[in-house]
Amino acid sequence: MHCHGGKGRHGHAEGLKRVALVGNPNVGKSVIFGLLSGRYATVSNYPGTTVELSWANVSLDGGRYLLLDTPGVNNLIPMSEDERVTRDILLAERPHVVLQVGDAKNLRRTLLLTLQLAEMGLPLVLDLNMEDEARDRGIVIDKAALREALGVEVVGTVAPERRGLKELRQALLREPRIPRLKVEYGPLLEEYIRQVQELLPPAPVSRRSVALMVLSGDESLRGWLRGRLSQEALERLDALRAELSAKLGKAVGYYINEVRLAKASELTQKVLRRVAPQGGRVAEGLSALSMHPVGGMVVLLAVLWGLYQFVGVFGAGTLVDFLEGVVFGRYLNPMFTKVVQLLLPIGLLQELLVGPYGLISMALTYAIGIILPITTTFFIAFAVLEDSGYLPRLAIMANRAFRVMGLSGKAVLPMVLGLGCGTMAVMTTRILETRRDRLIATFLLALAVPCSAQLGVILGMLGALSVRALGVWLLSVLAVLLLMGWLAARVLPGQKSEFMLEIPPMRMPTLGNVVLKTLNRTVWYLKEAVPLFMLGTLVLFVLDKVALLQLVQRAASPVVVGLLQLPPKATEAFLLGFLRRDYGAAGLFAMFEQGALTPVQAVVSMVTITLFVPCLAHFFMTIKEYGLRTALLMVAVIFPTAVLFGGLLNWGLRALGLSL
Ligand SMILES: Nc1nc2c(ncn2[C@@H]2O[C@H](COP(=O)(O)OP(=O)(O)OP(=O)(O)O)[C@@H](O)[C@H]2O)c(=O)[nH]1
Ligand SMILES: [Mg+2]
Repeated sequence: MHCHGGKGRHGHAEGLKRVALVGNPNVGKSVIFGLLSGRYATVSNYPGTTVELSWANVSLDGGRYLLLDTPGVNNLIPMSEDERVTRDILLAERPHVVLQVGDAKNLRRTLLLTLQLAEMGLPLVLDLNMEDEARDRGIVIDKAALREALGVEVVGTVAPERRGLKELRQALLREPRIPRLKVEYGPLLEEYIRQVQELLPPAPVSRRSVALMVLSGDESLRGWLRGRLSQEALERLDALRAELSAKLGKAVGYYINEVRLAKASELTQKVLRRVAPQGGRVAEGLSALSMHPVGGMVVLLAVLWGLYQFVGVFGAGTLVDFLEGVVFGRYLNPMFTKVVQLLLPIGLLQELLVGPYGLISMALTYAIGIILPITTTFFIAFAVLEDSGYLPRLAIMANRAFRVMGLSGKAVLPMVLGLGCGTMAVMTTRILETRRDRLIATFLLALAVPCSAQLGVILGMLGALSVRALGVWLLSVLAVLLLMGWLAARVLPGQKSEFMLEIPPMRMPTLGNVVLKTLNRTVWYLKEAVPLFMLGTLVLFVLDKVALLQLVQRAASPVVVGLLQLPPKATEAFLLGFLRRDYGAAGLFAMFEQGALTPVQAVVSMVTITLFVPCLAHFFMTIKEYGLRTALLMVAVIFPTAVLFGGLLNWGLRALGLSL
């Protein structure tokens, strides 16, 4: 959720030997990356945490290496963009050694990937991580036998406990070897592999592996091939694949996968032994409960209640009262005012710092006094949820609702992550398999998923009002989410992708990771949000000084006052909302505290600002991922939707005369 230095494209440190961490999703690659490099990489208990490349310089026993952390892959024929990043790294530059991290409790799946890496002819070290959980399930792997069968170093680790780390380092230092494993695909396929191989350009990985990718019908390879082959050769490749598919009577990719699976199973049987399981009962029970149609709702309600108590009551209530009311209100702001008045005898400058739109009295007070305690408590709660493994289970639960919308249930994951930070969640949409699903998810994220800071403000403000007010807000936003999701799925043509999501085990979150993650995110928040708060305040200050603020308020009044029936001052909150929705919400929060909003106005304004345009960072991320046109189009749909729906809600609430 934070970006620093070594992420994205890596134009760096030429000449260093590269060690690439590769493996299935959610097996602990990023934990190991962190341990080997001392650099924090986001670690969570769901597949798809890492969606782009991270790298770090590491020294192993004096030697300098470049360590790469890659997104998890299930197959080296990529199905989604994050998987493609990993495959392309292997294809584009041959690493000195691939450190495959595998899940010891899922050896067959691990070996399926090993087989493909072996086929590519890449030097390999295999790390079977999560040995603790394998033991709980009664799985014991004969590493010596596996080492013998593969002809490469095999080590076992329990990464969060640093167990096996020393052996891992040592294994990396030995001369890396290419696995001596070879999968035979039968005479027919082998003949085609040979023919395709002859047409292929040189590659950093074996031609045999590229031939198999081509025959599998790997679309993502086309760009790479087109730059290197003549049109004639490309057509010949297509023809060969079609021919083979007809002869096999099924998709070639499917057949290839079957053969590999059989080989992986055979190998697994040789080295795996089952003993009596040792534990993990409680976690298993909880896991089943959280996905049960009825039990799952109970768990969800319990989670929401806990979130509300911790973030809404404790964070947005107790902590904000203390920081905003006492620390800023009683001590800091009066003190700053005195100091500023003493040191800066110019009226305008004084106002700029401590006036009604002052950088200290407004921007800093909102940022540190209101939003920081809320985001921090939310980040803690969210890190616990992320590490527990609850989120993918929530995705399973929500899958039904998402299917109705015509969206893959996998899209639930980025949406839930959007509660942490919408901007990062837009990147996580890379785990979705079709562009259509990605677009819809991004659209809904921008429209109806409040980010942590905003959610906290909402919980605090509406929670203080009544549970019913909170309920109206929740139902309204959910209704818009479902309705607009449903509409978007009708408008955007295309296939919905299959829902397949790996469900990791439930785990006790570790204190260290929760603290580290919260710290990282808080620092990121301060760096990202505070400057924008300052900017927003400055804009208001200038508008106010040149008497434009009144004008803006008057211009917006048909909407703000007429349609939404809010006080004119609420316009300022919406202006701020263009920069960051949480800042806008904080403005409404402050108005609410001063008694300037009635209960109905509070709910209507909060629903409107939740649906309001995405924050600036979110908008830029959307441009980066989808281009300016799409991003603008989204805003063009979202803005009127928010206003219209706010108006509708206002009308409905007033017509019903519901007391909130
Ligand atoms: N019990 C146990 N948990 C582990 C072990 N290694 C990692 N974990 C947990 O597994 C989860 C996934 O770890 P990550 O490092 O994020 O996995 P990853 O392979 O980088 O995942 P992606 O980036 O999604 O591909 C986290 O919750 C870790 O705390 C282990 O050896 N034992
Ligand atoms: Mg990772």
